[in-house]
Amino acid sequence: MSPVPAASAAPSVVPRSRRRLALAATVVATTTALAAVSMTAHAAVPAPPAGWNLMWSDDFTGAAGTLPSSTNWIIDTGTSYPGGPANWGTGEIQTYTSSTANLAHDGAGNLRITPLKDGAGRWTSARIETVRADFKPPAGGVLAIEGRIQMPNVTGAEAAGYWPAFWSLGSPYRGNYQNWPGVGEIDVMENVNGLNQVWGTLHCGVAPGGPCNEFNGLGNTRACPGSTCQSAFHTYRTEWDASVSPQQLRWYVDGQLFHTVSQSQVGEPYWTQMTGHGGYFLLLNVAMGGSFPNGVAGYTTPTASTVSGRPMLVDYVAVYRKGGGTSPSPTATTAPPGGTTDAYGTIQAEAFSAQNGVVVEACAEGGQDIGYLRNGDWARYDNVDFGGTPPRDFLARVASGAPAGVSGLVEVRVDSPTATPIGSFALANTGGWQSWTSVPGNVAAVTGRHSVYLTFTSGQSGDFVNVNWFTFRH
Ligand SMILES: [Ca+2]
Repeated sequence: MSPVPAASAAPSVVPRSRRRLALAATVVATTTALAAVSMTAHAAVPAPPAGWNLMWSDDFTGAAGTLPSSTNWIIDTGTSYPGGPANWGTGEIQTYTSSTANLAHDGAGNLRITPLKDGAGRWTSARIETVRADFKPPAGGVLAIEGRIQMPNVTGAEAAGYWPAFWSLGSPYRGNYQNWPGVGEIDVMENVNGLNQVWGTLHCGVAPGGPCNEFNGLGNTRACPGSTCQSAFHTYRTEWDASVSPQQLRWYVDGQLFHTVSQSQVGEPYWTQMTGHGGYFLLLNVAMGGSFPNGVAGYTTPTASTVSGRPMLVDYVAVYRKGGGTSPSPTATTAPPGGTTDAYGTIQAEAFSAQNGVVVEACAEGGQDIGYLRNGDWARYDNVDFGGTPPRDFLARVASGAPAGVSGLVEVRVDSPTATPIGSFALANTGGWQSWTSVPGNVAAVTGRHSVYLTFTSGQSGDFVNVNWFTFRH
């Protein structure tokens, strides 16, 4: 067990609700120049139009029955994040697994997320999120998040409780779980109960109420064009346009605009809270039950009539950028030469600039971690930018299979591996070398740009910790 609670102990946990009630929506659809509806069963990730760059994508071309790439995706399992709100904060009732029965490539270019009900009436499903958490527009440019998806092909009473979603969360949520909705949540596509509707929603500010009218969020909905959302693939896209003032968020289905939120609607300090961090990570999941499908249905879902085994199919997910002064970075967390790493974004531990005694290994949470860390080892991260306001603390994702009696300190130092630590926490066995937990540590005031060292100090000689990622928090 970790000697420190897995997450900051907030006095009251506000349940997340991605969207609780149906909107009485008026739909204003505008065809954009980017409209391109494909009716084929699967398609390659579209090449970006002139002026756009492909920042990141997954075409889900893996062999049938295989899990999605661990380089690209973290598989969320269970019924909450460690220390996060129960039932993922939404009241959804399923348990997420990493079973290929729930989550697998179909061998035809799509990822399947399949809710299943067992003989005892228990539901399982799957939820994945991108390793990268840096999706944001370049300064003065535009970001587009796009997915080509067929919702679970189920309607009517059999669909009660189905809640497929393609959405994004502000990176500071990862490892914190108590800072919603201030960090921002941009829902590209949500749907409940097999209705022929796509919902696009922004969550922001404070809850309840606030500039995004939580817990509802600022959303809109419309029917899918041409064919129903359940019977065919459609392309769902959200653009974050930082090339205009005030900035805009825009939601499209098959190129048709159906929702817009302006920076001025959100206002300050909320707009800066949801945009001033390192960016967003993307999520794909099919929940069963919870506040949103229950609110739309007017009764508790799923019901005895709800059928098992109707998958959401995801052909591809792609992130594009346009304009601005900088080109897309190749990875989430490695500072480009001469560039900086945001201290308040997720810094992957393996993205070090230099190290002593560090071993990079595959991480059970996806991606990689640094392991076999013992007294005297360190890793250096160059050009970490703390900005003008010091962090409140730091948070590290750590695991330990150290034997009884072996423990040590995870320390943060700046500019030298032998400088006095500005922060630390102690760690002993967490249940295994891949049993991950998020541990916070206080940190002394630091501003501006520095080389950050994670240093490892122990009175014993054995390995005592692995690190997946770390971040600093305001
Ligand atoms: Ca594909």
